[in-house]
Amino acid sequence: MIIDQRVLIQVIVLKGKVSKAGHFVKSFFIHYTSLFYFIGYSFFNYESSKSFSAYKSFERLTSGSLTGTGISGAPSLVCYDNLGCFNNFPPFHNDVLPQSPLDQNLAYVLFTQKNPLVPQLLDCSSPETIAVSNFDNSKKIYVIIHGYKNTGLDIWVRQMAAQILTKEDANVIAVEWSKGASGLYKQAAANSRIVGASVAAMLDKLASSNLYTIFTPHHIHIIGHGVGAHAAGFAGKKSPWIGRITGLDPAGPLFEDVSAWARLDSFDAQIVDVIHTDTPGNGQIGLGISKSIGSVDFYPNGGIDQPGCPPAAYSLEDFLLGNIDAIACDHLRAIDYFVASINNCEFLAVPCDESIIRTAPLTCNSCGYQGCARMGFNYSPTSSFGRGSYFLLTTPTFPFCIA
Ligand SMILES: [Ca+2]
Repeated sequence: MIIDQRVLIQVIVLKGKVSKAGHFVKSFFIHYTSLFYFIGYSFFNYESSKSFSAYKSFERLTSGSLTGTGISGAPSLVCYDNLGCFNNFPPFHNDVLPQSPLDQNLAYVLFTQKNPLVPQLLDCSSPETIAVSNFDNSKKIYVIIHGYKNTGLDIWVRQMAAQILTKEDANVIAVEWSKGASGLYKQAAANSRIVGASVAAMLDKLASSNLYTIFTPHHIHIIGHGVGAHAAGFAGKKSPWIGRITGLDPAGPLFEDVSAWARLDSFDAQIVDVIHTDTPGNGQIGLGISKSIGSVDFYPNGGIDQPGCPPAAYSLEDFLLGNIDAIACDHLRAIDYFVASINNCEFLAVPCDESIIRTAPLTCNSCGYQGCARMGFNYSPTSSFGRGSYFLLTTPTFPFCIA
């Protein structure tokens, strides 16, 4: 299952000048882990580096009225041009600060019906870059944000983009931050704040450009998995342009007990729909968040374990140290359900109280006055009903829906 690197990416040369390609130094490397095909790429763009390299100390920004270090003397706040400043005070649990976009290799790639398989690298710092791409401002924008230990060019990202483009003529932008998501979990959790802020800046850049004047929130749907779901939330807290966020098993560790400001929340977009597939329970920890945090929260099969996935046997310590392998089956199944929901399954779910879903889910069997709702891509964000918690059963294998 090795991706042909010759077609891995199509670089947009700024202003159409081949000579400008010298500003990019690309390197591709492929790592194989027991579960993930870890595909990363890095590039260096001179213009981007100028805007993102301005790491400023807190002292310089505050004229000495406050200190920029914590009790231990370690830095407690960082600021990045165009993105703002980030501290690690409560409600943020992280004892590390988020890394810069450059240090995370943060980048965006575009899939459209004209290029459903070969993504185009977008440099949103220059409208000219967008203009020479296949980006079409008259069509909807889907943004896909991967999570911990994943990449923006993972197989599932490409499959999701392909399924969306099979259904709809749209812009699908995949966020690549694999370097920021590859270290210790707590660093990736902190980095998700920068990813979200950068996505918001990208959308603002598109919206503020004279080339793209018809932006409305209905145009934009962000889909994030794991830690990437919280990155989508951080984007929503900063941008007015986001109509819908889908959180695919939003990460639980370091996010479960924090306030809404420090995680994905129902107020981060007009509609926030969440699919929970690996919440703690049955004597195991889970990689997903338990609480209902969206406008609507789906708990397939109860949201703890998924049919077809082996029992997970791992420790929280292993997870926090980045020792992830096949343990993530339940966690990744949220992605599988969403991909299947685009063109293959209706995934009709019944409303049910969250506590009943946890204790006696099979008693949830009536659409009732609240009405049933479709889980996944085809959830109707314009419905005035269909909010709250929902339960449904799936099968163990693709396309997972019960006939
Ligand atoms: Ca589980």
